[in-house]
Amino acid sequence: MFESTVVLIKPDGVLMGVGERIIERYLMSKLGLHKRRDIYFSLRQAETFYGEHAGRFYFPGLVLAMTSGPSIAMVLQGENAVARVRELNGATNPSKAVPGTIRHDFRSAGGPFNTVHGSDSVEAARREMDVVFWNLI
Ligand code: IDP
Ligand code: MG
Repeated sequence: MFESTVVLIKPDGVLMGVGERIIERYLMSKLGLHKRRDIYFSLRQAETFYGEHAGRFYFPGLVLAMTSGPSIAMVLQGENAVARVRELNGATNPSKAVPGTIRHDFRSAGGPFNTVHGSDSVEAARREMDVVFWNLI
């Protein structure tokens, strides 16, 4: 299925200076870059973007991490783009991510800091685009 998915180089990834090297990985694996913007998440944008996680123990730390600096937001497109991005990203917890994945090779501090985001589903991608590209919140 041809899909669109939202990818973020999260603030920790941007601060590590590895954004362009990560983006190259997506493009090298034949995902198309449909949109790209720099975005500095406001509190409200971070809370809405990760709204499904509200109430989890890690939510306050996640929102803090997302508002700690600028992010790079993208829409990537291609066959099975959602799953392919998640495979390239690797495990949520960087200490469990395997070599060759972005979260391993550009490893961040852990907890909410795991370098990148990739949408969980096509529906999630649509909601996320409303936040980061259409300013609908
Ligand atoms: P994903 O980013 O791999 O899709 P999700 O479970 O959707 O992982 O969680 C969204 C984000 O929330 C993660 O990328 C991470 O930043 C943060 N997060 C998830 N689980 C934990 C946790 O157990 N501790 C700290 N942060 C977490
Ligand atoms: Mg997720």
